Amino acid sequence: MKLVLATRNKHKLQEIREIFRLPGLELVSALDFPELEDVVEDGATFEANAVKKAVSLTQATGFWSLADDSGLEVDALNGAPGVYSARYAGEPVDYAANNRKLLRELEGAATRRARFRCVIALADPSGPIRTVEGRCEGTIIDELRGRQGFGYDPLFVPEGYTQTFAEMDGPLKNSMSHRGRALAAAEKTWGEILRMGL
Ligand code: ITT
Repeated sequence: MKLVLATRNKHKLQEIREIFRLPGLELVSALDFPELEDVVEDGATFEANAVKKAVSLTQATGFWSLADDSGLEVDALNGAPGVYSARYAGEPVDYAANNRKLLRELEGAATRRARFRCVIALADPSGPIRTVEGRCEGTIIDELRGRQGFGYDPLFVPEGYTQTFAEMDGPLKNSMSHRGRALAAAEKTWGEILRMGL
């Protein structure tokens, strides 16, 4: 049974493949359909963007599709970068520039509290769309630490830990991350459908 992951982000794909292992489910991705155009992510919420990406890929391929829309919300910045996390410092996507901008914006901030959010949408070629969400609370530190992961990982220390996500190995990050939690909810909520119904 084939499920198309509606992302071209190789880091996300790696994490999703590590976390989401259901017997009998063959995971392919948007990278396997190079002829398809990128979806314009113009939704105001993670949910709207996740649904748009999943529906668009299902309509184009005829397969069930699973999309991840995610990002970082920083309290002192009123929730920014939020849905603009990937392109916070402009186009093209540049993680190092995003991290530099975040550190600049947070100079002198009274709180460095933040959270990662991940909305997963599952689209069914016959119509219904479902979504689940995972969150991970934490703090933005004031220097980059660690080389693993991607995006804002070198600046994010999850609650209850002293290491950044970029200092953790994949299984440890996945055990508490927004993506790990969203995919655990996806498996709990849709496992039966995905095992039986595709
Ligand atoms: P797709 O739309 O193709 O899935 P994308 O990278 O554009 O890829 P998003 O629009 O969901 O995906 O943006 C996600 C951004 O949020 C990502 O580029 C990072 O900057 C940040 N982000 C999300 N999850 C993260 C994680 O686990 N660690 C660090 N940064 C993360």
